[in-house]
Amino acid sequence: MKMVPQWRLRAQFAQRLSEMYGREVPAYNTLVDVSRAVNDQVLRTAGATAERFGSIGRVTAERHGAIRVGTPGELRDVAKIFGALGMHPVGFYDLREAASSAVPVVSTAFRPIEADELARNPFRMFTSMLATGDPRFFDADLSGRLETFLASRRLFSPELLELAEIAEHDGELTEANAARFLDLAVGSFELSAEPIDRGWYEELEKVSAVAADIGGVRSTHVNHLTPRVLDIDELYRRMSRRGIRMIDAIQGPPDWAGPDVLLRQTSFRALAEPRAMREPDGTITRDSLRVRFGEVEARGVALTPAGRGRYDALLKESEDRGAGRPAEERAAVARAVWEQGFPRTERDLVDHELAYFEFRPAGAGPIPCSGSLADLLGRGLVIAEPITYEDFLPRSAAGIFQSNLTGAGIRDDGQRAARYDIEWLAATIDRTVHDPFELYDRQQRRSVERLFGERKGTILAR
Ligand code: OOG
Ligand code: NI
Repeated sequence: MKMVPQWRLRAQFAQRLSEMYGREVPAYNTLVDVSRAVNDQVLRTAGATAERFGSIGRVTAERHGAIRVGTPGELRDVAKIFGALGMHPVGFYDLREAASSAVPVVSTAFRPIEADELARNPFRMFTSMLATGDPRFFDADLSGRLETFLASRRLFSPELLELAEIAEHDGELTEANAARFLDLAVGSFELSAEPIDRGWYEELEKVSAVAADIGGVRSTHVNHLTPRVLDIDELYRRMSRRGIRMIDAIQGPPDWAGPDVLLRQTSFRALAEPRAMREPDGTITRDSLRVRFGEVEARGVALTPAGRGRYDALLKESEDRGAGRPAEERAAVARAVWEQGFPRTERDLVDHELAYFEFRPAGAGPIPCSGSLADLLGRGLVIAEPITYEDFLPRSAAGIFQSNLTGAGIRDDGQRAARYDIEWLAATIDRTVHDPFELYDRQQRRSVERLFGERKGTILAR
């Protein structure tokens, strides 16, 4: 019997989700087309260096999605579905603290964690859960009604969850089961036509637009699906020229002459989409909601904790110095701050251990029997290839959330925050939640072991 391995399920899931989202949000297709045109251009002008952060095949197929669920049980089910696709929880993001307006969610990202799996298809899903137990956002009465509402809905069918368990356990599905699994999985993230209870939706919206989007409806949906682009500044200009209204900035590091690090993201503004509403008197009306938008991103090298510390400090300094100025001036300030405070070459990042790299022999022959890694790098016998950042940034995520919200919402800081942390997450979904730094560090260490393994006579095929 022909079997479909996890990575093919993942690639097909990403492809099917992309087709569905393109039908739901046509401006997304424009974003994908423009990204592709920019990538072609970069490939033509930059040649091989364009593929240093992933093959063009990988980058073209690459997407991340964002979904939002309401309860620990729903999060557990989501973890099962992504487990079937070879995607594992990585990192814990507390957006309640990262945002100034009311974003009452905690999040993780499900993604492949091995280099070969990432190369096959790197699809990742940023997944947020509503913090219904946080009294700063929901008083006891509202929290109780919200939890009752959420407990009465079912996002994923028992059949889907059963197929997911088989796929995760066996690492593959039969063709027939794969087709069924994909239909059900993709379908569960489709925008529902079911009327929304206006009274309930608006009550939640007063507290937080995110809370209404999650807890005001009886199903879930893709919030956005993000293609990857090799030159995000050029993409931003081209989208603006086409008359698509972008948010006023690119989140993350500035456009500068030094190395590409971490992640830069921007988006077009949430669009009005027609949705059916059930009015208090029971009649059904047509209205529109603005919650879904189009995001795009560029990726660079993963930073070590020390590099990340530097990044966070420069980001804060740029924000402080740029506060109150127009977007263009803020970008110029950020560039100046970076020119002063961040290493200008990848080689500096290697030398100061600020970023992660894979080390490989420069030529086909064996590397010499002596000399440190630094020495070999200096002599050009070993080359350092950057490890791509595969995760997210809490400040950027909060920025993307906020720039697309209708109102700031309400947060009562007199209340004590409910505790959600990485241990809570691991226990809730009953899975290991990976630390992103450890994954990058492991990849780097393995490359060094391979390199020095050669000295003992095991010449690596290259
Ligand atoms: C998730 C926002 C975070 C990103 O790329 O940082 C995110 C959401 O809006 O649900 O997707
Ligand atoms: Ni996103």
